[in-house]
Amino acid sequence: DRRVGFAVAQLGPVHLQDTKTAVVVRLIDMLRQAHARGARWVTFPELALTTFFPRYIYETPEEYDIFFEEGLPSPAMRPLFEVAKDLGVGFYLGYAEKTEDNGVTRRFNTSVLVGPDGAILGKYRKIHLPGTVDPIGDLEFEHLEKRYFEVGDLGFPTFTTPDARIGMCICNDRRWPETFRVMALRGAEVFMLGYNTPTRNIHHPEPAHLREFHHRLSLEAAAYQNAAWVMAAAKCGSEDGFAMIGGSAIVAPTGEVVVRASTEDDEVIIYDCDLDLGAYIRRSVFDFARHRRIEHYGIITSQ
Ligand code: CDT
Repeated sequence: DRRVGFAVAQLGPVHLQDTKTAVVVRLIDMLRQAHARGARWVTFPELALTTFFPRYIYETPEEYDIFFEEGLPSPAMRPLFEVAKDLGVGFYLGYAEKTEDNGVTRRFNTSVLVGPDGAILGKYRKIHLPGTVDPIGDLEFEHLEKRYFEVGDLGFPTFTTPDARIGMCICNDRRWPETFRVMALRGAEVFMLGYNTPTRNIHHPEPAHLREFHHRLSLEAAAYQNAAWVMAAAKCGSEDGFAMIGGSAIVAPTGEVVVRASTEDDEVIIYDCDLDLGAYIRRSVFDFARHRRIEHYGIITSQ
């Protein structure tokens, strides 16, 4: 067995008036809990430092720049990076990224992967941005990710670490099988993802239970069909009165949820993941080289 402790740190609500400093104190507290329980890696949520601001309508960058981070680590993140390095714990953290590119300001919904030695291994910029550019209107909340973020330009990278090859994606990406297949073809053994999923689907009415069901179904299918471990971290509960689902989970390469958060608040879940389990499945039933038939898959990338 090749066993490594992976934790998921679910965040309860972050309200508009909460400071980033206060949120980072919560993240550090969960990082310490995870370390005390044997974690080498922690997955934190998407846009972990602030409320899920794409639900709100802002007109100018001056209004929404407060939600964004510049530099890595940004000043707000620095205490987390320092404690993680001291403890020797690697982590995934979702944040709103603002960057200058040849004099042009760009904004992405980003995650960073930091190794247990404190080294920044790389970033992922969210590719499947849900929602709209302009407000739909006449709703209790909006979903304006296409307004505030550009589509990610880094593909779906994976990172070699001493413990496992790790891939990252963010929230809505989990609903698209291509996300995980691309990472699996790049050797990912662990998929880390953070999410903010409003309990109510503003785009079409559906029974409330489907929101959690589709979340879990996506994770289970991703894990099973790619023989990889999935670490899924929610930011959840009622943020300023807007409900988001919990259900943070760790899923084994068999497709089974091995541990699941039971609250909608700050909560650490952890599992001793056997990476050889995924490797075994990738040598047998899901040996891509022997069994995939790529000559019949062309349409996936041509339309
Ligand atoms: N953050 C995020 O990507 N949330 C979406 C909501 C979809 S409804 C617009 C999700 O897929 O969970």
